[in-house]
Amino acid sequence: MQIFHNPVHDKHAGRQEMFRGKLVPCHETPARLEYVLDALRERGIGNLLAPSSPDLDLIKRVHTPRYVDFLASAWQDWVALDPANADTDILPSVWPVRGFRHDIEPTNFAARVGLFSFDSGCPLTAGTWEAAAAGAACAIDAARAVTAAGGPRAAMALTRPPGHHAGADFFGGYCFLNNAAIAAQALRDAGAERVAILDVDYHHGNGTQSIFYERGDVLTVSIHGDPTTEYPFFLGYADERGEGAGRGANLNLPLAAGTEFATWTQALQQGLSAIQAFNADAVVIALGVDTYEGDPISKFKLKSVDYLEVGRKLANLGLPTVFTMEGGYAVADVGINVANVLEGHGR
Ligand code: OKP
Ligand code: ZN
Repeated sequence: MQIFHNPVHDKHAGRQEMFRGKLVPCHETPARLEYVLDALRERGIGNLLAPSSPDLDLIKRVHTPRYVDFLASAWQDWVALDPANADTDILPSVWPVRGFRHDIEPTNFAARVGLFSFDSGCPLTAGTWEAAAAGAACAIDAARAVTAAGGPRAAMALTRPPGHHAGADFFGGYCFLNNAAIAAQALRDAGAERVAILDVDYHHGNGTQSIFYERGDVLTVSIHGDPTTEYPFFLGYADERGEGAGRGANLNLPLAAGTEFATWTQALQQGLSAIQAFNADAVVIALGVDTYEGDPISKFKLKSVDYLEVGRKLANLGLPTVFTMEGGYAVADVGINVANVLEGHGR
């Protein structure tokens, strides 16, 4: 297992997110990744590698160029409004909803932040772009590793911020660049004709789904808390099956809050069967461990030992595999749980 870890992940450290009308400390913290690195080093799992520089051309074929350019310059535009802004992270406050115009791009900074986002819980900070771009580079390197002749059968993009909520032209849900989608595109570019993305994070991978919704070459599968009650609420229902060339190439497996491993694993089996039926040449696992019983913002009941079994089941696909790091907020246990998946998958 080659593990590309983001050496500048901690440049993204949001101060506060909006919750019930108040600004509260961010759940998505740099410590999360440090716990994973510690667990992997302690248990001798994987070879830790630094990423190369990000391939912006590839990133701009997954995300729109104007969104990527917005992210790259957002912080300097923010500080240009008022130098005192450097002490405050960017949070959106206005969005173009139903009935508004979607064919215009206001020049006002707050309007542009809203245009490119979907929630107010996702601060954009001074180092967000640098961290997110290096994370995308990890995803690309992991994809190129598993498709190289003589390469490992699995590789991981061990990075934060996570990616699966980021769409072609929006950030939200702690995510800015969709690392799983970028890995899938890199796999396609490297010759995999059919790629599957299996998202096992507690939250529906709305960004990933929307990026590939009309494509038949990338199957998207997500197992997640039922969006009727769980974030991101407005996508992730079972009747979303893809459109146009992508019809049939999206599978949502929503489960009720409170779901335990015995039930969760049945959904996993359904997802794995769909990937086999799709005849995928390679798979991307959007690995969130916020399905854990101790997670502070999620409501499934997986135990640490269950993640070993998850890793074994994923390995049974027998496909070149790229893992991307998504959620998991029981900070001190995130390392154990991620290491268990990778150990179950095999070194
Ligand atoms: C990102 B990932 C809790 C608010 C939670 C956003 C959750 C994003 C999860 N007070 N809001 O899928 O783990
Ligand atoms: Zn999540």
